[in-house]
Amino acid sequence: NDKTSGSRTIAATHPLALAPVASPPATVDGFVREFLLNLNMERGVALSSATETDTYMALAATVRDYLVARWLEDQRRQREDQRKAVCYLSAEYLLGRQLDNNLLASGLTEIATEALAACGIDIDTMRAHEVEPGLGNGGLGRLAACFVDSLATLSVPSIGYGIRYEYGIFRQVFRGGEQIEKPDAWLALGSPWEFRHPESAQTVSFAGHTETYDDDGVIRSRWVPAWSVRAVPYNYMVPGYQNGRVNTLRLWSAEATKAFDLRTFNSGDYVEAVRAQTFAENISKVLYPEDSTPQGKELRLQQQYFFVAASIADYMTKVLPEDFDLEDLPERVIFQLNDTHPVIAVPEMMRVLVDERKLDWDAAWAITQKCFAYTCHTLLPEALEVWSVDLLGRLLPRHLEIIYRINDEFLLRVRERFGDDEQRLRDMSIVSEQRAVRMAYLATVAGSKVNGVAELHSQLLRERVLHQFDEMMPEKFTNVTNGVTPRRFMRLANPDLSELITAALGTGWLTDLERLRELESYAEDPDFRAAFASVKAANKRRLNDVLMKRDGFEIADDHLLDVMVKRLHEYKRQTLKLLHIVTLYERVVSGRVAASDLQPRTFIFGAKAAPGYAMAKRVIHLINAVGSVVNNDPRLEGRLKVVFPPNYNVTLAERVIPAADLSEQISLAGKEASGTGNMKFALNGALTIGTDDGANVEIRELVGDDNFFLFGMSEPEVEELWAAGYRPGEFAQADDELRRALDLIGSGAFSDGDRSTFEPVVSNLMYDDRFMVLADYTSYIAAQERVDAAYADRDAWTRSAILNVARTGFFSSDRSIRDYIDRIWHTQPAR
Ligand code: 9GP
Repeated sequence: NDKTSGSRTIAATHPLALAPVASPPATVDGFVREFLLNLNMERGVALSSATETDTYMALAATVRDYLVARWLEDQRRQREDQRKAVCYLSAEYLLGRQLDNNLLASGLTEIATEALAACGIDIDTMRAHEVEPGLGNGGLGRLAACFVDSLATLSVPSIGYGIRYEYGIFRQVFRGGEQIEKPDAWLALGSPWEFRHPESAQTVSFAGHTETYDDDGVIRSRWVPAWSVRAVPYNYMVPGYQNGRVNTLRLWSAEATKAFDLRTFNSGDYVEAVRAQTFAENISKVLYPEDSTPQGKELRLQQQYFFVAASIADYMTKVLPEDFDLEDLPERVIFQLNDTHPVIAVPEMMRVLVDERKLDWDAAWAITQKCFAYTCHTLLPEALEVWSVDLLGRLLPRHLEIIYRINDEFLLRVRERFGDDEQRLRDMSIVSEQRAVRMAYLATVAGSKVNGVAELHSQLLRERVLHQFDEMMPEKFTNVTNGVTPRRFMRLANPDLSELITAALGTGWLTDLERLRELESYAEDPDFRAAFASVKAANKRRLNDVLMKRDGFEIADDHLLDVMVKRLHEYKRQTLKLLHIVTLYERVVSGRVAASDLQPRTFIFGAKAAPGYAMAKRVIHLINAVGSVVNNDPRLEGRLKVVFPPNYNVTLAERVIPAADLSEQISLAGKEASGTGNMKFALNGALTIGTDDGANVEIRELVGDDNFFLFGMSEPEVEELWAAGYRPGEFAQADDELRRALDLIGSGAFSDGDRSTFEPVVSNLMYDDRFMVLADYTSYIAAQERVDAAYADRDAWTRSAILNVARTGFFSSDRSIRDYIDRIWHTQPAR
């Protein structure tokens, strides 16, 4: 309870009011007391009558109580410290469950376990009770969640801004093997981890028109919006790992403004008044379930503007001191744009500086350029967002004017530099000839830096997607290879492996992951290998328990666990994995191979398809169809099994990844920007079968060719084949087994004889095959045979698995954040 808050001074005199707020005692007794207080006072129930929800809520509130003191202290420190801060702008945060992470970060796991047990409560039941907030689609959202964890762990002054979607990524169920989407009502029982602050709401406006006016002799522009909504912040604590730091994640929720409501209400149209409220709330109602595909929907642009406008206003009016000299803004803050979703922040910042704070254009532009940096997460041209001039003009007319001016001035610079090269001017224009605003170009022009998310991706960005920008401003481009938080994906997900590592290396490796290198010598120790293998076996049993309970799937102990979990997208090539399974099946049923000669394998899939992505949904259906045939055909003698638990999410990932033997990272080279699942698997001792794509390239370089199953064309080979004219049918002709597998699918063998069900998948591969599945098939099957041979020597396999763990410490998100600090942000950790 400090005396000052920004420019406010509190006139408190009581010593308690002046002392920093104290955490409850970190003892079992202290925990029990706090827990019961929360249960009685907050939930209004006695322990004897408490439901599971009551105890979970009280437990979460208790953990929160322990974190709050540090959080308030950090907020005070950040205010006083005046160090440069990072504002991470991301439309997605795929957080996963919070309870265990917050217990771990605050060092309370053991105390809480004991305290709950003393109250007759099993902590695992509490863990299972939590509904994970799925406020993201896949890798991009999960990366943002790993980054906020690392920012807090590295004590970087920072705040994450995003959207509090009322419904997160849909809940997937299967009906007849097909994906059905159900709403994800994650807030149904309330969210104990958030603090709502309606008094700190911001107003966000839309539509209307612009006008000029005379401001004491200066002609200025202003925006006269037509309607607005209230952006209400919900604060989440983001604790660093056992370092006493707690950062903030601020997620915005849309509500109707009073003015908006009242006007309609007064006109007597009550129905319309309710409609208005619903309309406003729609903005943060639901996460767009798209990944690597742009959704050109007006509501999506509204969401994007909604959260960045609220975040910038919040930063400028609530975080910055009132008298702050805006010329110094670049020394104070950097806004990191997580993909193109928040790029509308650039013209918004210009609008705030020029129209509201009355800076002249050039000064405002100089500040803006230094205050933003842009991370690109894709290479698929169709995934780079564009907004039509018409839509932008309608929804954000002032921003469109600003974008035009930014573009005009930029094209002047292009002309100065390259002369009247009209083609180049057309190519580089932020506004395309199709009257669309290319958000990646806007971000590149505005940002101080542009980074890709793996070495290969950054290189391809410079050489292909943004080539002409790289020619003009090479100093802007850099790479930061993605990373994952070892706290969640090793310590929490794989406690046994963590214990084994700690027994070998001592503590400290969780925040200094390169220390895993020291495990290299342990790979030569038979006892360590045996211990490592038994951890893997235990993880498989744990997964078996989870899947049995969840979906009734059984995982046999002696099977190689072959895992492909990620969003369903053609470029990721789940169909290639399927062709492998169908090939093995076909070998046995045609009698060419005896079932007893197969290496027993269980294939685990996890994947959601965007609801509007018909081909992806059909592939999901096909995986389930192949599964039900393969799993029930006695000729296989149980040696192959396909397991596809629905609704793959962070919670399930935490169970599947530690159990895996083989990690499938099989995208077409040049299509997966980075991947982060690939890192999680390697860090948990799975070997990768993969193409030279995304971060696979760096994984392979680090673990060595002997410990990685490489296959497929390289990116230049892919380009070459395209240029020569790719005809997938020729590859089917050239490989007998490939043809048989395709024929089997096409024959209706997996659809009760109905040829039409999966015909679109087969003909797509035969006649289109944009992602060259057939071209890489032969090489993939050969690599899988190398996998079987390697797995036959289990001890050598374990050695390789240990080396994977030992050599992939580089992929900690702590290292990624350090790279952002060195290459982009130039911030200092807090004292
Ligand atoms: O597809 C990329 C994935 O490769 C990467 O690991 C992740 C995080 O950088 O971002 C994904 N991109 C998107 O979801 C949309 O651009």
